[in-house]
Amino acid sequence: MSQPVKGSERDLSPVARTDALVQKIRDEGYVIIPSLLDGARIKALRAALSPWLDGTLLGRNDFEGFRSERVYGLLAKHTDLSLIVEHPLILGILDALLERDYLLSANLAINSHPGETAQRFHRDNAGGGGADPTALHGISTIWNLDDFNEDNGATEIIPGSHLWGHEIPAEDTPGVMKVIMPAGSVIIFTGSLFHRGGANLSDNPRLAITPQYCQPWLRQLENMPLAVPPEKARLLSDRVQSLLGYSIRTPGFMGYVNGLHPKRLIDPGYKGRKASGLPS
Ligand SMILES: O=C(O)CCC(=O)C(=O)O
Repeated sequence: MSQPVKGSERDLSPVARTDALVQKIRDEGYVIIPSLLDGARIKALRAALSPWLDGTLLGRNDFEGFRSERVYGLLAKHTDLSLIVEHPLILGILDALLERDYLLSANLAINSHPGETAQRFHRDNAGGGGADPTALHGISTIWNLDDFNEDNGATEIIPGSHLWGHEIPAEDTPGVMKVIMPAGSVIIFTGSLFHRGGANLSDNPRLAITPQYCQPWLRQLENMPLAVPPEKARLLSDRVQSLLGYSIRTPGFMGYVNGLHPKRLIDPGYKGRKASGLPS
């Protein structure tokens, strides 16, 4: 059974609430926030995705899932899909866990259809490599637009596994937890937490969106400024543009384009001098 945030944590002040959520992520590798989106927002997200969910974008291997639709490059497809990427509660948690100027690493929809099999256990950190598998390279979120239940392929996690070594857990590892949560909820977990998409044994598809964030010095999983080029990024908020990579990591000047701040590609008059240290 999933362990959502306790009711009393909802009554804390915003700062104390964020602190409590961050502490749970540090201790157990994840936290679930139930029902963060209301019905209207769920509907808007579903509507934004619906043109892409026509059965053509099916997974191309067992990991993506042959019976799952996977829609990438979401922020080039509909601006409403940025709603969850820059949700203030999530950004507050990320601000506490990741280094300044962190980035959006991946952002895709996964619509798991009946008959989909379970994925292998994996960590989203894996691309970062490195000797310490518990190093905090990123934070992943999964927002469900359908209820996640016992049968329909809810994400499965292994609480505490963010502190484990390199070995991949066996299929039948004890302690696996199904992330059961009502539509409009979110699970937030470290890139080192072992997890997988579950098997969809139900008669219905199960839709989710997974924005994933990484440290500002790590290569993004999806090449975001190419996936969301300036003419599309222009339609998004300043914060989302920065998350996509139209930003400079300070210190270090990481991310410049032709020696200039990348926001100049969106707004030629952008003055980023003070913030980035780059000549404008
Ligand atoms: O669909 C899910 O529940 C998880 C998917 C996942 O972890 C992935 O594809 O990396």
